[in-house]
Amino acid sequence: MRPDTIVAPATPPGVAGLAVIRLSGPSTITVLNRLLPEQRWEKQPSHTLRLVWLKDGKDRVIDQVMVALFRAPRSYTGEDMAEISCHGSPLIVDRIVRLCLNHGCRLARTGEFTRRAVLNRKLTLSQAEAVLSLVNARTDLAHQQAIAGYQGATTRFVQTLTSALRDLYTEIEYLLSFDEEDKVEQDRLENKTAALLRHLQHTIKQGERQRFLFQPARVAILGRPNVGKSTLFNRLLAEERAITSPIPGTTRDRIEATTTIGPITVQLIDTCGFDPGTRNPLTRLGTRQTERAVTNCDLLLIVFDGSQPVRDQDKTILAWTEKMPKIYIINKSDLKRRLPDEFLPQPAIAVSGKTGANINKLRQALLRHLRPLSGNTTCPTTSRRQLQALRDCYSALRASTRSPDLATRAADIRLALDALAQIDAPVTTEEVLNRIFQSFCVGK
Ligand SMILES: Nc1nc2c(ncn2[C@@H]2O[C@H](COP(=O)(O)OP(=O)(O)O)[C@@H](O)[C@H]2O)c(=O)[nH]1
Ligand SMILES: [Mg+2]
Repeated sequence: MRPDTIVAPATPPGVAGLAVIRLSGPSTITVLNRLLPEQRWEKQPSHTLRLVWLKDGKDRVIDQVMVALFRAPRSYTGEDMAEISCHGSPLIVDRIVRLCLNHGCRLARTGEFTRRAVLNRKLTLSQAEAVLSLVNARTDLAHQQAIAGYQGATTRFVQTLTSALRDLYTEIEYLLSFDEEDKVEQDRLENKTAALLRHLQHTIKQGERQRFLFQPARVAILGRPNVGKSTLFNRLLAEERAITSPIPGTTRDRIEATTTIGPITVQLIDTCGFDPGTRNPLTRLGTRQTERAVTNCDLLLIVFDGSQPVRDQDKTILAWTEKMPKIYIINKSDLKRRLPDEFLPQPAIAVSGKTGANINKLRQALLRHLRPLSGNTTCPTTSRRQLQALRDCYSALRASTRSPDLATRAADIRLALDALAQIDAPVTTEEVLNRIFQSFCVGK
């Protein structure tokens, strides 16, 4: 079936210097001929620009635009494409897009240009995911990593690993062709498998630690009312986002805000006081909301008031969060200390939300917890989906070492290869493609 020709603004809505509208598909030239009938677009060479006046159906000029033409297969999507640059007015963009729709285009779905690039083998799936990471990168390291993926670092990693697994498979087939056991060959097989397992495990670990370069880490601030959670929240954001006051229960709702700490993005959550024993219905609702927020967090900042003796509520929180990843914080270090040291099972960081003392130390602790890998090490996987494929590959290869016989072992290695192939699978299910491309913008 001949694919539709799609159109979408590639620049964000709003007023700007310029805006770009993209077209892709087999009717691109036909649409251009209808849109700009004074030119003969079928004669226009690929990769050239033209400055033209664009008019509406009633011969009124909409704007002076620059049209770039890219012919298949030498384009981003692999299809005929045009990019129309106009003045950055939402009204002009809207008019041009409408005209394209009238002349036979359909509005592109989110990520559809990149999706077509994958289907036409212009990009591998992992490169397409890197495009998404690139657009969303908010820190240097995330950007660097995304560029590496876009240039094919993930694809090369998959290819190298695939050929190593194929060698393993061939070796097993060789062993299978003999009746007698070959001790030397068998040992070689074990060593090679063990080395591959170590390599995979290392990459998976790296990938897990890099996770927060591309998706924000969810970090919740927890503690009984009035210990200074909102004050700390504002400090970490370096702005007055949450209202603070000496009245317990000032924060009634969960407040979230995004900030960056070093190379990672953090979604910081200020919770209302946690008080499971309360009779106050509002606090009870808040407590329930806090419980929900906390259970899908990557890290907790558990705050105590250093100027007060231990309360029952503190003990409840301590017990409730025993098994969760956390940093203990003793706040109000500017006041006289009345909280006993031995109260906490592991060292805490003493800070003052009020004066800002030790807040940088807290930021470093956060970074250590969320990104234990130091330096600028980059890693070949950049998405949750890729990481899952690597884990599946690892499990299958691991299972192969416990196989009762060589034939089963060969089958396990096939499974490992299949899992690995998912990362760049050129033909994959609609569902997988939808999941990847739904987080793109329209026009990408
Ligand atoms: N002296 C001192 N007071 C603080 C500090 N942090 C917060 N407070 C005060 O403690 C009270 C409660 O703070 P708030 O951030 O609203 O606590 P929350 O209920 O845990 O969110 C306010 O009066 C703050 O000014 C601190 O580090 N030192
Ligand atoms: Mg508060």
